[in-house]
Amino acid sequence: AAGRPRSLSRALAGERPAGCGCPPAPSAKAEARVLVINTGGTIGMVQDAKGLAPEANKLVNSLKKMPMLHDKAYTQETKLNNSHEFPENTLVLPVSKQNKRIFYTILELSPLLDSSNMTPEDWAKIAKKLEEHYEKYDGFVILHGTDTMAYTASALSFMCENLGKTVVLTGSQVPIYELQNDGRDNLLGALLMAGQFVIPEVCLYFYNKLYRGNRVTKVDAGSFNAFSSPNLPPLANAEVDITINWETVWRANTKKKFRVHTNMNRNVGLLRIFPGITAAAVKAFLQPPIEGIVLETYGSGNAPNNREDVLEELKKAAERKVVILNCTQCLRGSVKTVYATGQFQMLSENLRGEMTVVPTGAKISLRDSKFIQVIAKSLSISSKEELEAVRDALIPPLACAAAKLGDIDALRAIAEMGGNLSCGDYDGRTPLHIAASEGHLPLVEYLLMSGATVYARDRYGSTPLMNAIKFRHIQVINLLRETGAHLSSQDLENTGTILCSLAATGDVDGLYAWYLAGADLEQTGYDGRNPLQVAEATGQKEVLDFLRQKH
Ligand code: ASN
Repeated sequence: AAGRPRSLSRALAGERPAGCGCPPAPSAKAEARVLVINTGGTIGMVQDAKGLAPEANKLVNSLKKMPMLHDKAYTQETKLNNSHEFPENTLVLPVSKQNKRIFYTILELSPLLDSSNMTPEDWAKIAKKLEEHYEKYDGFVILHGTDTMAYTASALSFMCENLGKTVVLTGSQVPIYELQNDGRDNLLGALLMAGQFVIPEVCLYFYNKLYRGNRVTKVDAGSFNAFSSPNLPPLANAEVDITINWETVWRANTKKKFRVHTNMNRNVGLLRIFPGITAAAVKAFLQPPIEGIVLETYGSGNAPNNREDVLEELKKAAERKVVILNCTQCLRGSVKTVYATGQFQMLSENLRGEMTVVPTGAKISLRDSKFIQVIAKSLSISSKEELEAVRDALIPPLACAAAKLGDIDALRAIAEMGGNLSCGDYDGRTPLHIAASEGHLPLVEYLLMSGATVYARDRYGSTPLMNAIKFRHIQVINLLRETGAHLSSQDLENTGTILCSLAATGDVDGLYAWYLAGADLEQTGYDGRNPLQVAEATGQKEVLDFLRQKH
């Protein structure tokens, strides 16, 4: 990524070393810094005479004693102790599965709040902290009470413009100090998300799922699984592996700098239509100083059309320039008409992925040679270098996908764009590896005729030929051999044992594949016997016939 034009890195959402989902190179210094802004909430609450309440300066010292959240031994080995490089209250996670060290600094706001006491002024306080520390950290975690966490997440998503880093809100249902709690998992998960992936959104992490902040709602007061995003699948799932749904991730598509908006209008409200609603109640609600309402209507945006009195009040409000945003009370689906009054252009724009947009117009396909240009346009980049950088970033996975499908036309289109069909994906797997694994003979031929190399090795050290052997694609093996592919001494290291085990299981096809690829069928395995001896000992008649014929 280092050689790519700066604006592309931005456009692709601030790619940083090993931060975009690709596993880091083993030699890379894989470190990340995360700022944790603690606003309060149950996660850090302690029981007092009146019930649970937040306690200042307690969390960081407790986290220091939790091995899953602080690697004490590592801090003693490194500069973290008494270092000027790290601010006060910096902790470090044990190395992650993705081989990354996440340092996190806890910044505690004062006073710590139960989130039911939060106001838009508190949102502004958080947003300003994000702005102040934006360039010093790779990602951000906001510890927050669950009661209004979804409101804060949604508000922050709109307050943060051109966000390029991951911001994750989390908290818990049970204090982190209690034996059985959800705080430790939620905090760890949020740190891993913010420290390892560039998901340039305000997100909410809870119970193994990362949600878009403006799509989530608290649905359960008594379960660890407290949040739901009914109208948009999670951005990421943290199960055995962390999987990010990259195609769902919202990106700012801009070259403009991150900024926050903290100037908010509190003269807005939520008005829910229900069957017995009175015109008097609607009238009272819409009185000045109210300037805008979110009107929660039925189904796909329906209000009763036999309630002239209610409609009249809404009409009068609209005439007074009260903004009315029509929204469904259903958890899923959306309204047909986005808004009732049309003064506010921005309300109909999808600013932060808050809307479900049904795509219209022609679908862009791999066959479309304009594909890259379209993407470049939407990323607002135009220079030749940047265009080429986009192409080079996109071609490996596109070409591999086309190879998997056996889609020669798509590969042709990619080649026409100047794409290198020998380039490997994140695992170093080239289209030829894929085509050889799938046994797509015409495609293998096309790739070879287009200059694809038969000597490419993926991260596991495998060549296309080895892939073809593995899946017994005889014609592909022959074609690759014709083109000069061969097994190297490295490939042949354990072949004796592999051949013996094929002989023992009566796998004639497997032996034939290795034979065609150039393997010596008389090679001995780990116990000194050759495949023929193994076949004799195990009584594999077909194998014996085959081997005798080849001897
Ligand atoms: N009342 C708490 C809060 O929102 C609830 C929680 O965090 N689980 O701050």
